[in-house]
Amino acid sequence: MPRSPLRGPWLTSVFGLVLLVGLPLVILTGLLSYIAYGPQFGQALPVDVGWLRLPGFEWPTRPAWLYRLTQGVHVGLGLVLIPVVLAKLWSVAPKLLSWPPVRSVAELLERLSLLLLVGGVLFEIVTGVLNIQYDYIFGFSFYTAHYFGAWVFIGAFVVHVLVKVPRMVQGLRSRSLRAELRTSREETRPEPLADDLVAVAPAEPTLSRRGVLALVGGGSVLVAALTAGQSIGGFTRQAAFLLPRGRTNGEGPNAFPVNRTAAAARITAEVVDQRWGLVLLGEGRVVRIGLDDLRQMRQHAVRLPIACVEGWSTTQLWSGVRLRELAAVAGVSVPAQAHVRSLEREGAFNQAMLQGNQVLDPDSLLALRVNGADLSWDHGYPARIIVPALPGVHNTKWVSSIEFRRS
Ligand SMILES: Nc1nc2c(c(=O)[nH]1)N[C@H]1C(S)=C(S)[C@@H](COP(=O)(O)O)O[C@H]1N2
Ligand SMILES: [Mo]
Repeated sequence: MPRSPLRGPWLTSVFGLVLLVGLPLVILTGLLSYIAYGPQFGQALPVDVGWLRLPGFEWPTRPAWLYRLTQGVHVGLGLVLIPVVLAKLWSVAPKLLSWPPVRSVAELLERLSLLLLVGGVLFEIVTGVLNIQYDYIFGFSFYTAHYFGAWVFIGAFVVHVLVKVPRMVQGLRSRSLRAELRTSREETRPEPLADDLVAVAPAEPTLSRRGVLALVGGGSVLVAALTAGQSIGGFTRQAAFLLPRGRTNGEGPNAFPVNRTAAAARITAEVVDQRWGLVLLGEGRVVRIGLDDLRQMRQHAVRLPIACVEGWSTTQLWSGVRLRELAAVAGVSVPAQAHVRSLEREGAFNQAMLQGNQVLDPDSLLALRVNGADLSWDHGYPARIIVPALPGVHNTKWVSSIEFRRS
């Protein structure tokens, strides 16, 4: 079978360089997301990771857009790099699929590490993409798969980088990018046969090297255009076709994306009428507060984002009672943590633990209103948590009780 004349160490090295810069950022922001979820409270997913547990630290509340940035980069850059990963795999495909697959022990080891590398990256792509589309429908198994898959990939990636960087540098030096960008299809010649990535009997070129780069780059730009709006917001959100799960939106002041609707959470006017009343628990103290009392307390307004693990985010003007004032009402003015529970009974995200710094931040709220109107049912009426830089999942909606603890 005639083989593409474009394959060769230079082209592979160009894709390799892009991935060498991009993938560490995706890895780092992914691991940061794990830490932001609060592994110290057993609420990072997956819960039990054995010796793969990362050294935890207190996730900060400043800057307020921190998780919006890290998770936007994780999901956005992860998606944008997919065409580059596929292109790099294509560029080395004949070698990956060569026969016989193994001729020596050294080659066996190399093959196994490549299996982990290629299998790992494809596995992370598939689980990641499924995750941002269907997340909660399939429960936790994706998190487990994505986390352990990530470590398999990280291990293989580090080995691969250590082994291949010298070849990549050599490959990059072998041709000039500028010259390639000026070379048409007719003038395109195979790279020197000295390298085993180059086809022995190459076919006529159907594309120039700059054409391949434009194709792959164009693919990345297209993916970016279809997703960036979900984090940037505003009118660009209309173009975010890869937005998770159907884009449920509210109306009027509450017109921004809804994660889990009140209907899905079985929250109705009757449930709230019969069961709602905020319960504050301190050490040995129980205080019940009605909605009117909450509205009588000092209200604080602040613009803060909700940033979901799936990459979308939205910034709104919230107002309500400071969490630290509620802590004081419960008699624990300097809590080390707070356990928030929702009226929602079945959901996977009907409770959350907050760190002390998250309770004490002056912008951390039990929000009653958004953009000057009461919260809608879908956004957590009568009251929800809003904390700066907190992963969206822990901004509990339909809050029914908060327990403040000193340690
Ligand atoms: N009770 C409850 N609160 C919840 C959730 C939930 O399923 N149940 N989903 C969380 C998630 S994952 C996110 S991203 C935010 C989204 O808030 P929104 O639906 O108001 O946009 O709510 C959080 N609060
Ligand atoms: Mo979320």
